[in-house]
Amino acid sequence: MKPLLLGLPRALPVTGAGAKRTESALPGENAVLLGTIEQIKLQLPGWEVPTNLSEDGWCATQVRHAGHHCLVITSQTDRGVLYGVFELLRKITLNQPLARWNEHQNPCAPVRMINQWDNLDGSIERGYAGKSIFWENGHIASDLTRVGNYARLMASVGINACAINNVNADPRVITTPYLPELKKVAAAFRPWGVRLVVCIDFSSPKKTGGLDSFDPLDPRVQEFWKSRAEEIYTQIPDFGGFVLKADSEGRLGPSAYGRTHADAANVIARALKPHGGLLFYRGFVYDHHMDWRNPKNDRARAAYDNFAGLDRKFDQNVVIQIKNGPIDFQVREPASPLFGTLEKTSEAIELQITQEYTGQQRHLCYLVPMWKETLDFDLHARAAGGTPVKALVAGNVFHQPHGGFIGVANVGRDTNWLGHHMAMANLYGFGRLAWNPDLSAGQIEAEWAELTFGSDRKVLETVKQMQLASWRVYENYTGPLGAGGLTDIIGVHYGPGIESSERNGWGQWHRADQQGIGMDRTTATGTGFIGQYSLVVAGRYESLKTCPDELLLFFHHVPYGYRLHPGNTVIQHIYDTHYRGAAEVLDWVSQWKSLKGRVDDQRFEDVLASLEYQAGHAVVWRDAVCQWFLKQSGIPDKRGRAGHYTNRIEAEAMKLDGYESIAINPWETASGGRAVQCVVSNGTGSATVTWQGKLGWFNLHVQYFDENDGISCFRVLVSGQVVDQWDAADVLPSNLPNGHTSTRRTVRGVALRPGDEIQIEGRADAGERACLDYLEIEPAHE
Ligand code: GCV
Repeated sequence: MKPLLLGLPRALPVTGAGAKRTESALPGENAVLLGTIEQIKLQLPGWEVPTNLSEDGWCATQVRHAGHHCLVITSQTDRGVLYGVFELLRKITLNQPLARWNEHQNPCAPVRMINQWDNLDGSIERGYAGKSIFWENGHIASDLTRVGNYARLMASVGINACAINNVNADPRVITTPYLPELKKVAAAFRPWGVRLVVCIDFSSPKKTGGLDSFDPLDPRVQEFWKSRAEEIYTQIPDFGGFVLKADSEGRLGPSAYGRTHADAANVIARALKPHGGLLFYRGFVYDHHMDWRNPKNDRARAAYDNFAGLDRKFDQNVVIQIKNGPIDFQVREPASPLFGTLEKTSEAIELQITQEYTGQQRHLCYLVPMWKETLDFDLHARAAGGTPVKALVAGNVFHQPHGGFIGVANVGRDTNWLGHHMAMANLYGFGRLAWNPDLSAGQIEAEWAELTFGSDRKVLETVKQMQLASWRVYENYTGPLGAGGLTDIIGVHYGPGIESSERNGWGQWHRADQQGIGMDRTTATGTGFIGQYSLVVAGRYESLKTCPDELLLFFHHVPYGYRLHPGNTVIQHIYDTHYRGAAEVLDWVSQWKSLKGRVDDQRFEDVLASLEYQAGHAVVWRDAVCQWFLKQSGIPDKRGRAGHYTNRIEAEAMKLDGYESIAINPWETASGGRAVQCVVSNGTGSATVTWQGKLGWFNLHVQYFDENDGISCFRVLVSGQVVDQWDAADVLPSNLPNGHTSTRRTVRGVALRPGDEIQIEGRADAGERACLDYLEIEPAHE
C-alpha cells in the first residue's frame, strides 16, 4: 500500500484526505482493491480469477460487488501487485482514463536487475553523480533513507534486484562481519520487492577464507562457497545471488588453475542452488595485454571465444551476463554474437545506464534508441521464427529459465540521482525496456517527459526533439561510423584522445593511420570476428556493399577516400558529422531557453548550464577529431572548415604578460596544439589582443581549461572595463589541460569598437595555472 499512498497526493492533488484512506476489508463504497489473487478471492468470493499471469505479472480489472464499483489490481505475488499499483500511478499522472481499465501485463523476463559499481570506501567506478548511497568508510552507510528511496524508484519501473558493489569486487563483502550490514540493505529493499545481490571476488577462498587455493575443483573451495551461501541465506532468506567478474582486467579467475569458466561458475552456482540464488557470470572476459602488432588479434572476439564452447556446461542457475556489444559500451557497436550462440544457458544483456563512454552525464545522451537497435536486432540464431536479441535474452527462443536485463546505473548521492536531470530518462527507459522491450524509444521518452515535466506541450515537444536526437548527435561529434572510442581509452573515457586506443594491449583499436581507418574483422582478410555471427548476419557485415555505413569502420579498414552509400567519402563524413553534431547541440541551447517559465526554475537553470557546457565541449570534440584526421589524411575539408577558424585568436598569439605558451597533450585537444598557462603557480597572467574588426555587438567565447587541481579565476576586460569574471570551479575529470578539461565561457552581447583592447586575465590557484586556449569572437545575433 505504501507506493499508492506516496504517489496519490501528487497524482491526485484534488482528491483530499479520502484518497489517503486505506482499509483492509471492503469499505461498502467504490474502491480500489489491491492484493494478491489469494487475498482478493477472500474479499470477492465469486470473482473470476485471472489465469494469464506469470510471476510478477499483474492485472487490472473492473468488478461490481454489492452494488459498488471496484478497480481490482492483483497478481500472484506481492511484488506483482506493487507493479500494478505503479502502473495505476503512472496512468493517473498521465491523465489516462481508469473507468474502463482492463489490462494484464507480464514482464518480458524474470531478471530485471541494476548493478551499481560502488566501492566500499564510498567512491563509484564510472559513477558521475556523487558518492555511493550504499557505502561509506568501508561499511554500509549509516543512513539508508536514500537506499529505500532508490528501491522505490527501481520498483516503479519493475526492477526486482540490485547488486550494490563493484564487479571489481572487494572480497570482504561476503565475510561474516559484513552480513549484518548487508541484512540492513536487504531490509530497505524488501518492501519494494527488490532482492539484494552482491558481487564477489573469485579468489575469496584464499583472500578471506584461510585456504591456500581458490581452485574451483578443490573440495575445500567448494565447501567455502557452500558455507558462505548458507550463512548469507540464514540472514537474508530472499538474497538474490552473486555477480562474478573473473579472468578479466586483472581479476583472478579459473585460468589460474587451468579450469574453465563453467567450472568457476558451477562451484558457486551449486552453493546458491539450495537457496534459490542465481550466479551472474560476466561474459566480459578478455585479455588486456594483447599484442597490438598482430592484425589478427581482436578483443571483439573474446566473449564468444571464451563462452560459446561452454554452452551445455553451465548449471541451470548460472546466467551469462553479456554486454550489448562485443567491445565495451561504445557509442556504436553491433550486437554481441554471443547472444545468438548460447542455446543451453540462461543469458542476460548488460546495458550501461551510467554514461561512461557517452558523455558521463555532463552530456545529454538518451540511450534508449541505441539499446532498442540492439534489442530488436535479429541475430538469425538457430531457431524457427525471428530471434531478436530481446527474445534471446528473455529466454524465449531457447527456453532458458533465468534470462533478462541488467543495467549498470551507478546512481549517487546527487539529489537527482544521476547528476544530469535528463539522464534519468535512461534509468527509467532501462526499467521499461526490461519489462517490455517492445516499447519504442519514443513511447518511453514521451512517458518519462510527461511524468517528469508535466503536460505543457511545448516543453514535451522540445524535450522529445532533444532526447530522441541526442544519441546520434553525440555520435556525430565524437566517434564516426562505428570506429569505436576516439576518447581517452586508457584514462577516464571522457574527452577526445584519438590515439590513446592504439599501440597498447587494451584492444580498442581503430587502426587509423595516414591512409585509412577501421578494424578489418572480415573472415576473408581480417580477424574473423564476423564469422562469429550466423551466416545471414555475417554475410551482411562481410560485404562492403551490404555493411551498414554506421558500422563500416567496426568491420572494415578502408581508405579515407572510400565512398559511403550516399556517395560522400569517409573523410568528408568525419568532417561533416562533427560540424553538424556541434551545431545541433548549440541549437538545443536556444530551444531550451525558449522554455523559460515553463519548467521550474531550478531544473531550467541546471539543464541550461549543462547544455551550454555540452555545446562548448562538442566544439572541443569536433575540433580535436577534425584536426587529427586532417593532419593524418592530408585531405582538406571540402567545405573549408577543418583547420580554419576565422573568428579565433589563439591565446599563444596574443600579447602575453605572466603567461607562457605550452604544448598540450594530446595535441589535438587544444586549438593548434598549444595553450598558455600562468608562468608562476598562484601567479597571474594576462593575454591581450586589439580588436581590428568592425564596430558592433559580439559574443566572446573564451576557451580555457578547468582542471580539478585548483580553482583559478578569470576576468575579461574590454578597454579596461570588466565585462565578465568567473571561477574555474567545475568538476571535470583531470588535473591537466586537455580534452577533458577544455571548456568555454561565453560573454554575450559585448560592444566592440575598432582599436578596443580585449584582455583576458587569469589568476592561477594551486596546480591549476589558469590555462587559456583561444578567444573566439562572433557577431551577437540575439
Ligand atoms: C567495473 C570497462 C570499464 C571498467 C569496468 C569494466 C567492467 O572496462 O571501464 O570501469 O569495471 O568495463 O565492465 O567490468
